[in-house]
Amino acid sequence: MFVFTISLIWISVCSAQMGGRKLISLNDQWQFHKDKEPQQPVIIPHTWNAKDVLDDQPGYYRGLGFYTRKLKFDESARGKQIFLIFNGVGQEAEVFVNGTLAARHIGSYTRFTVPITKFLNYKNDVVEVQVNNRFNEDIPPLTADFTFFGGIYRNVNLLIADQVHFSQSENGSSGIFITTPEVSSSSANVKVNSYIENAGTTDKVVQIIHQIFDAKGLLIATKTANIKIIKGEKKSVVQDIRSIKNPELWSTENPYLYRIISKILDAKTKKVIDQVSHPLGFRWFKFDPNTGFFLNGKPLKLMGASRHQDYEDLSNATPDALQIRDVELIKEMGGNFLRVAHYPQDPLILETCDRLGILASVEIPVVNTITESAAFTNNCLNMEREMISQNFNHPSVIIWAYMNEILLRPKFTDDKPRQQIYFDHVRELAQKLDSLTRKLDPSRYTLLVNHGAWDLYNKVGLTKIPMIVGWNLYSGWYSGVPADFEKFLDRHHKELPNTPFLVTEYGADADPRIRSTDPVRFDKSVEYAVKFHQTYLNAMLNRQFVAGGMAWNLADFNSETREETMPHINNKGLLTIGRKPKDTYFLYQAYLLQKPYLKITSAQWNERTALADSGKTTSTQLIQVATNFKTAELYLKGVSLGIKDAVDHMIDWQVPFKNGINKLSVISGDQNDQAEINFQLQPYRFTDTIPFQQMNVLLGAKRMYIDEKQHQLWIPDQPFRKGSWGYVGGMPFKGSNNRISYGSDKNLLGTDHDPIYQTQQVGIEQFKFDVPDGEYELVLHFAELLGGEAKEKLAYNLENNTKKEIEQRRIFNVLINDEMFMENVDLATDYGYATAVEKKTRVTVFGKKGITISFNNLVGKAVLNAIQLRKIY
Ligand code: GCB
Repeated sequence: MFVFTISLIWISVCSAQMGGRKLISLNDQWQFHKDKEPQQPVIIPHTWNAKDVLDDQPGYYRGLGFYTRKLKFDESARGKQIFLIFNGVGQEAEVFVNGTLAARHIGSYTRFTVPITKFLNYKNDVVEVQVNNRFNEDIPPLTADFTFFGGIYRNVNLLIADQVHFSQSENGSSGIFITTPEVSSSSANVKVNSYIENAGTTDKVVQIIHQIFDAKGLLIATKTANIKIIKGEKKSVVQDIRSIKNPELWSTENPYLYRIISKILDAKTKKVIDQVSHPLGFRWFKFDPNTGFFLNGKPLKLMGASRHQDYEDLSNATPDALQIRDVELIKEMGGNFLRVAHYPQDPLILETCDRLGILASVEIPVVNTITESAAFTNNCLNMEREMISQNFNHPSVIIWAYMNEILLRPKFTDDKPRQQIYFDHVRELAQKLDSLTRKLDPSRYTLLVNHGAWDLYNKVGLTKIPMIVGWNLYSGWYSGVPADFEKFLDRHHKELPNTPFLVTEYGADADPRIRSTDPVRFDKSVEYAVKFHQTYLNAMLNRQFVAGGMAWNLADFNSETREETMPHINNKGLLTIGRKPKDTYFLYQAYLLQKPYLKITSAQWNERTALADSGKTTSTQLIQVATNFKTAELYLKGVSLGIKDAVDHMIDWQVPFKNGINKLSVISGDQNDQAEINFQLQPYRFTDTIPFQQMNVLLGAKRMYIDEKQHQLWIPDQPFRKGSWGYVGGMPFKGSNNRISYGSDKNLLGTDHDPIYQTQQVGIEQFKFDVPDGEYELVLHFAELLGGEAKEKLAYNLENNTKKEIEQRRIFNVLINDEMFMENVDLATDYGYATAVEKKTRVTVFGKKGITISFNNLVGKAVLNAIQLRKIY
């Protein structure tokens, strides 16, 4: 309470600058409780799902949450109009003031403004917000590859305005709508449509003034109108500001912003009674099906990424500074476009796009499937209306979108006639949303985003409705090979020659802990993702008709139902969920930045291990450099490893690493970059001079796994070699789901190191180490990967051909040097399905016998997932 009183003093001091209105954040001093739980103090932004979306229990709390807060007003608030502004509440909200329902709002992703004046007593006012993020079949999104967090997760504001003010009842907008009907480099016209409201009890004559200032603060144009506004009336006032000479244009390179300050003045006293300010950018643009996109008459390939709004450990309750940082990261990547997906985001995002020169599309969260109800349709239309009204004045926005992959989860798959009716409903909804969008904002393009099912979207008619078609394409990830991508692009150009299109999504998972020298689809290695993005970037940049492409996704994001190597996280980000760049982000910089660029991308893979090359005291491994130079030279400890040509903005070197720190530097032109790689050399044979300390081996895998927290480096297995180590017998585990060509995609319980357990050698007979005599610690890792509860079929399995998993009973004994170590191991029964099992022991090796771990099958085939050996002395 105390803090709030102080705040009000502060705002009254500043009120003169704010032109009659006072706006103050109301994020502090809330009390929160879930249904039947005790209250706790919280600060907005807040979500109740930050923890449960990451735990091993499937699902997360989707239900009611209650927020309460006291309000205290000083005398100056009396006689004013008072509003609460909620920027984002997931997903149904009911706002009570002193126990009376003041407003209801549906949808997590748009702002709503609640007039509360008539409920106040100015003594002991209390606001309570009942929030619900339950599944509601009438509210999109219904299903999607992201998490539907609950809570008041964006800033809350209090607005105190005069009785006469710019309307607060225009779908959460500022009540002011600015367009630039004519723009050229020599002249521009501006049209301002402002809604004025008189909530007072007397009629008023007021002056509406719009002043345009340039970036230096120079007033360059003014428009004034005197109007009479009757008590209780709301009215729209349209004012044209014509012939602004030689406007400085807004572009991605020079995002020049003017400012429009709109004021309401008392016509008699000339006192400012309300004031709002907006950015103003002069630009024009067009999409052409043959020649792509043009900004201010110049061709511009739109390149960038999509963004989700959540952040590491915070979920969607992301603070302001981190929202702004994301747009900066797109700019620093060389991007010029942000697909605000799959829902409108924090107002700071588009504000930052305006300022930095990032073009944007915004969409409502109608994803995967619809409900054929009037309520669902109305909610979609209302979200579209709110999105457009609230973001109307941003020069960065050029596209409004309204559906994403809506035929991914078609209903009635077993009843074709009924399915046809469903498809008709989808098309009708798309048509309604498209028509509404064109009506509300004829100055921008409409976009409908499809997945790669070409025939289906054309058959249902969804490619004919929007002004631009978006395609989300994943050849080489969910199916096919990366090279299929360009065939798809050419097909669109040939078969829909009059429809411009964007590649609205493409991407491959890259778990930054997984590396590979032999990358394959679904190994989740950073290296596979690099190759994938190179193929896609080349195909888009080489085709003029492709207006642009948006990588999926700027950063890793939470998707509670996903399992895979990092459960609950979609790893397709160019950045990690904590916004650390992956190699792919550097690749984009090399492709897109105009300034010279040279970066040892694999510098971040700086803790490495591998076997020495046969007969050598070095181990040869890959180093990659991303660059926009044609060639570069790499040095190891000052010795040149040669000048090499860049291929698709990458240069590969095979570097002979020594044990310990290896200093690398790369030089090209006036640029250079350095890296230090700490290499743990493993002996090729245990009799070699390289001392053996420890090794961690993944069975059935060709990838490497880095456990940064415990400084453990895991390497792939090898068949047993005399004098060395390896497995005898068996085959790598293959998932029954075609999507998983690499190990299992299950969430392994009881571990954060899922990749250690997701691959295995099935039917293994022995694992042998020809180690010298000594004391060793041996750790065996197991998990039953088959059977158990069938998990929900992932929506993104585009081929949708998950086969039923055949459970295989297995019971086996494990012996170490012929001594029984584990008898009658029945992983499923003893430990549970998909559960990490770790068994550690010490082994005394003498008589030059080494270590032999033998697996004896009693029922089915024995498995081993991973093994660790450490020399004690
Ligand atoms: C898509 C969806 C997006 C998913 C993405 C993926 O096509 O539009 O929501 O996250 O694929 O990673 O599978």
